[in-house]
Amino acid sequence: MFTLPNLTYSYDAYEPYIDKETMHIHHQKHHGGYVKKLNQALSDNDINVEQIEQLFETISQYPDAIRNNAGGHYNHSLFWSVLSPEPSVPEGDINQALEKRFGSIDSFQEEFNKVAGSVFGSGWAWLVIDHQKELQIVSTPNQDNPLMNDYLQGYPLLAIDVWEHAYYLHYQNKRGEYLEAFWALVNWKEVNRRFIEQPIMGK
Ligand code: MN3
Repeated sequence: MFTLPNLTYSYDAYEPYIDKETMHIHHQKHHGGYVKKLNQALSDNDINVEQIEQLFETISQYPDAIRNNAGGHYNHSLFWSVLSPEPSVPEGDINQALEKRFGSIDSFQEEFNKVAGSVFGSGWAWLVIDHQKELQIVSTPNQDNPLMNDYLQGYPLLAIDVWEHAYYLHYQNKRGEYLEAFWALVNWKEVNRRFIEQPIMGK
């Protein structure tokens, strides 16, 4: 059984960048719904796993209910963990790696927002470390994830949810303004930790 993780901060702590009502509905209703439906789908299909990543390794052989809800649970758990109302800047190894790869943090953010802005319909944009140990900015549709066996784009370090439910109450159709606001909330300590500890690519 998978469970909905608590947020580290209260729903209003992300204001003014993400409003309280959006955080509340997004966490309780959307993420909560994915967890509930994932548990149901696993039980219906007699599947027993400890880690979502295990499902991703063979996701293409499972019904859509498992793909969508396993992705939904992993993606949102990651998203909450890389958001923090405490201001931070890129630090440590990830800072160096981003500067090396993209020239500067500004260019990285510009490139990331370009990819996130071009997701058509619902989906996610990601910073991943790929199998050649290169940083890449990629996107996935729906609740798909870069670790899924039909993508294998790399290990996710940072993610932004660009489904309309993530921003529409406050930003309406202005996705670009939400993408700009996102950077005020990025928890760089956590992004750096994921970069250092990433389990699948080795060092
Ligand atoms: Mn969402």
